[in-house]
Amino acid sequence: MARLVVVANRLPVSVIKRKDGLRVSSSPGGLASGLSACFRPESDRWVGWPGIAAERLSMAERESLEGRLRRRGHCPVFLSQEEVERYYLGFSNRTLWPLAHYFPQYAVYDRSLWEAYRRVNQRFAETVVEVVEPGDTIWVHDYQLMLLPGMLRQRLGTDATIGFFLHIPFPSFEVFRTLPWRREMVEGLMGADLVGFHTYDDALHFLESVRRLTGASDNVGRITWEGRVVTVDAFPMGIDVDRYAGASQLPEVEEQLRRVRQQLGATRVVLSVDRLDYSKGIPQRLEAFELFLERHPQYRERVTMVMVAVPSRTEVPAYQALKREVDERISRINGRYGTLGWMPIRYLYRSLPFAALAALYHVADVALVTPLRDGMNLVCKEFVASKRDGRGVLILSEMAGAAKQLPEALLVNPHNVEQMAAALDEALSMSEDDQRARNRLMQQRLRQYDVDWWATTFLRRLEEARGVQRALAQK
Ligand code: ADQ
Repeated sequence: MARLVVVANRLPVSVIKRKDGLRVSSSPGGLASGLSACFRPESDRWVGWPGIAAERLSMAERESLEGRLRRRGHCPVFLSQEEVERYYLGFSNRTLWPLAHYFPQYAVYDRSLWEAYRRVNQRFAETVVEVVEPGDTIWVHDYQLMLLPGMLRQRLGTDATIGFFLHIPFPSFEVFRTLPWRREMVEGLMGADLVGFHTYDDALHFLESVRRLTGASDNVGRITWEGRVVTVDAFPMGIDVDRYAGASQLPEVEEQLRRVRQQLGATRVVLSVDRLDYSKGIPQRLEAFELFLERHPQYRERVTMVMVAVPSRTEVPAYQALKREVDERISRINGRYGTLGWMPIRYLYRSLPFAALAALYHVADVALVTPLRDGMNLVCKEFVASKRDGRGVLILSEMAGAAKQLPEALLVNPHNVEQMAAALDEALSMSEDDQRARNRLMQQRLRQYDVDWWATTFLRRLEEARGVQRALAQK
């Protein structure tokens, strides 16, 4: 099998600077666990930012860190604080992220951010060019690196194998066209042999943007571009099902389960878990829960919402405003409906270790996963996979990529607060037989389309796309 060079904004490590030196530990985010089946650290390479600003490292520290990372197959791209602010917090998270999630009112169009984005993509290109060998497969990930495939194609020529996967939605052309650098972005992606999305809708949106901006149209997902063929397709990302299905057997999860049960008492549990992000629809979800308590007084003191929100992009103003709004709403609901013995919402603003999260998935009667927009959403899949005995109801936003694969969930429009409140009532009164029947079907599908399927299918399609390319070159 060809050597794999993964390129992502972050390396799957966290680096902490302490008095006694640098501490490097694995930080297996979603992508690292997603690629675990096909990433071989002894031979493959991972190019990314190590997560610490270059200014915080002395020359000696930087060299020693680089040596330690290279031994794990990790090739660091060092970024200055200013680059992180402009390329990552700036163009990636204040321009591309809001556009992709249909929040154009939050999108900032600032040339200096765009230039930083281009410069940093160029820096990534240089590191990849240093690392890559003939015959390697390069797999670039996500919205922070959309110019990279084009830059690599320019440097490496038609022979290089380049795949790109976008983890967030690709918006409809009417939204995407507002981006002043829309053509450069599309052309950047067209440097790849295969451009992958979570859903067909995203792929279609991309194809339409290509057609409207460049005039190139596709033939069943294939575009001829500058003498090459670019393939576009959907690859819905899955999860490691056994990790969640087997979690309740682990002693540390059992321990957590005992604690959670003791702390929540006999109430039924509605679970809400996500990064604190405006795309996740958290205020609307809270409004729905409030309406549910108002309309169905019989559930008061009998149902608790556990809301876990992971701090995210706290330097970006829109996230700071959201944090204030969520804090206020929660205290209003708790003040209005709470009693001495019951708090309607238990709110945790932090990341949780796996055992604690797994325990919550296990305990929850209902998961309320209602993003306003989400590329895929893995939380809903993790919840369903955790339900070994088949009990538990998923309420899922139709705007999440995952909705296409999980139609047995109670699907809701996340802007429709009344519908979500009614779905909570329906979920809490659903028969166990109905719950089991729905979960069985969803679990089968999660097993079939798990994370290994995602990675291996993408890489196989990339190989096929190269085959088409080679055939074209021989003509
Ligand atoms: P995210 O927007 O981060 O991902 P999601 O897909 O739900 O959203 O992934 C979140 C991950 O973080 C899950 O694996 C979850 O277990 C974990 N997590 C959430 N809350 C946590 C907590 N409190 N403590 C610890 N872990 C927590 C982006 C896109 C998605 C897309 C993924 C993958 O926005 O649409 O599904 O990438 O492509």
